[in-house]
Amino acid sequence: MSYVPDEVNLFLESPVSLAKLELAVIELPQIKPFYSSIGVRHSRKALIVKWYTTEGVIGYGECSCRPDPFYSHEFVNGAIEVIQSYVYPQIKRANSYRQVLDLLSKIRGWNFTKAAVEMAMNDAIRRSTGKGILEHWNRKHLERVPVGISMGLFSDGATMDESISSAIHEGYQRLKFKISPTYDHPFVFRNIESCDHPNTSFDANGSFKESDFEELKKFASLGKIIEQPFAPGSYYLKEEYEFANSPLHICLDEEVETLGQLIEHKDQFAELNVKPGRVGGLLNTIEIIEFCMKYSIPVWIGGMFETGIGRAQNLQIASFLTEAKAHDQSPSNRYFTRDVLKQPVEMQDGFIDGSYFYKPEIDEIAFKELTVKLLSLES
Ligand code: OSB
Ligand code: MG
Repeated sequence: MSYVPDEVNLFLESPVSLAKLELAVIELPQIKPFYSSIGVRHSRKALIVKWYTTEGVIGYGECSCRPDPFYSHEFVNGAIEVIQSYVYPQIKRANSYRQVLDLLSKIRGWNFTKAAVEMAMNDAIRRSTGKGILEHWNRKHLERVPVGISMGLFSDGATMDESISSAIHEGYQRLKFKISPTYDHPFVFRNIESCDHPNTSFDANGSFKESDFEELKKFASLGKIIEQPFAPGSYYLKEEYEFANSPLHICLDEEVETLGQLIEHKDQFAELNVKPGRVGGLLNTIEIIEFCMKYSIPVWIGGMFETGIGRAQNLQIASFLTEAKAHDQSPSNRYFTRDVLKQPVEMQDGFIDGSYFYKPEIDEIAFKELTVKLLSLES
């Protein structure tokens, strides 16, 4: 059974034309390094897909996977190879949105990569006609979106304390702390227990194994939601842990790449972090959100340190989630010294206004200067 609304289904018949695809790898310097159980990041390397229509309109889509396969199996150079060898030769003669999606669905996995192509195509349609897939989704949406911050691992108590105070001061609606089995320093628990914010949570990025249950217990005993405590595919560890301990309140992230995986885990978790790239694009995101709404599953939009291009897109999707308390979509200046939008995303009192995400304009000069690799696919 499909959970896609009729009006969205109808939109899939929209005609598309493709004269050329351009693959640009851009690298945005970060304001400071970010540490998590996945590793450390000093800059954001992102693949941007540029979809050129035969009329010369350009649509932009961000492939938000990491440069390495440590969050999901996808990585930037792999994504380029997949688009070059398997996506472009297939889709270059497609003439509707639905045809492109059908061709993409022949490729197993590679969700972030397929999402970037769909987003670029959708953006080209939106720029040509004024309306893309999200403008055809007839759901109530918010004028401004509540924002949460995902905070990396800290190496000392003073820095952690300072970062918590400034996040509270800036108005973030949720503080999410990265955790790992080796992060059980006294300063961490001191800071978290004295943190004066009504909405705090943890994100383990799948770092806890069966041999780490004692460490997990220290974090779980604080009663907060823990995002992805175990590696994807190791969900059975939840039951094993709970057999000897109290229940875990889990938010799923890496675990869910398809609606099928979500249905399999239904009723076994507290909330879902949806990343449009991770679930393979806009149509899949709409369907997953419709499913969550139907079954009252709390859902919010997660981030992959997107550049302004992916961020604006994520924020527009977040605007449909009228019940969500916060999304991991901080303003541009929290991450980068320079972004690729004419109007980088800003936050006021913990909210991002629609004016920042409905019609993002690309700063072509910044885009060009930040490009580190460029590939053109035509004919
Ligand atoms: O687990 O949510 C995650 C960033 C990269 C990879 C995985 C994750 C994250 C974040 C960052 O937590 C959220 C953001 O973009 O602010
Ligand atoms: Mg996460």
